[in-house]
Amino acid sequence: MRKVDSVKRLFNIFVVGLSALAGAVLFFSCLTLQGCFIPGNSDVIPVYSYNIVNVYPHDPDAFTQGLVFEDGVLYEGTGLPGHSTLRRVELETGDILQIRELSDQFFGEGITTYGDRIIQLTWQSHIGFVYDKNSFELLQDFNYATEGWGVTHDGTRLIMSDGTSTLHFLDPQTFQEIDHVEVFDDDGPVTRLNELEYVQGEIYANVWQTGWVARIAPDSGRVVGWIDLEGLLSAEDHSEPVDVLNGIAYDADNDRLFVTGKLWPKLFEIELIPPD
Ligand SMILES: [Ca+2]
Repeated sequence: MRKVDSVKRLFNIFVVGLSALAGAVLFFSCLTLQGCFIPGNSDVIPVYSYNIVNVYPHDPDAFTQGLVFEDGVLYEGTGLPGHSTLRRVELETGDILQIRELSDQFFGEGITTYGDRIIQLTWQSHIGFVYDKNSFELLQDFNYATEGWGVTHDGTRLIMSDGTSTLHFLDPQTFQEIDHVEVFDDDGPVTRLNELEYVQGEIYANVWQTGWVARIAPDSGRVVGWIDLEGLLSAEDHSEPVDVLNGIAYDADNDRLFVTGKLWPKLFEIELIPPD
């Protein structure tokens, strides 16, 4: 009996030690993964990888904050004080076809087209701008209470992120909030939602400072899939200073998905690969 007890005790010590080791590994992993953000840490939520379909040039001076593809061209919003712009860009060449510079006081953020207009948010000024889509003429501005990060639309509502886990739904005419939803996955709220794109009934959102994109069910806020874009920009493309992944655009007519990042020299067309 005594021998059996000691074997049990040794086994228990082993199990406790193993648990402690696993805990320590997880803890230190968390330290390097920005506050324990571990997307894809789920047996339920599918994690998509990608194939690169095409690579296009991207202005390495564009601090990309908003990206839209419509009628054969890209629309891009850039940030930083003194460098914030709205652009029309030729996809194949990266050439800037049209540009409007924001006043130095504004830090440009997400953009979306809506009908014949373009809406552009600013980061902490609580002001959004509405432009004529063709002329880039400023038509009006509007206010919101939160910070402004990303914006897209679902055909009837603007959808806006503010850096938290909340997505706001705005009336596209009055810019008043109609509804909001909290975004979550198996581990709880998903914060730092940044650039947005509405893709076939889902909201795609960059998670700021990661290479991950959340696929969100608009009604519930549930993350229904993760896209792992870590490593999309190769090591050699880091020879010049680059910032994080930011910018998702969807060509609904041709079912093409484009992604880029702040100061990235390249813009990628990718196709998603579901998990096995
Ligand atoms: Ca977008």
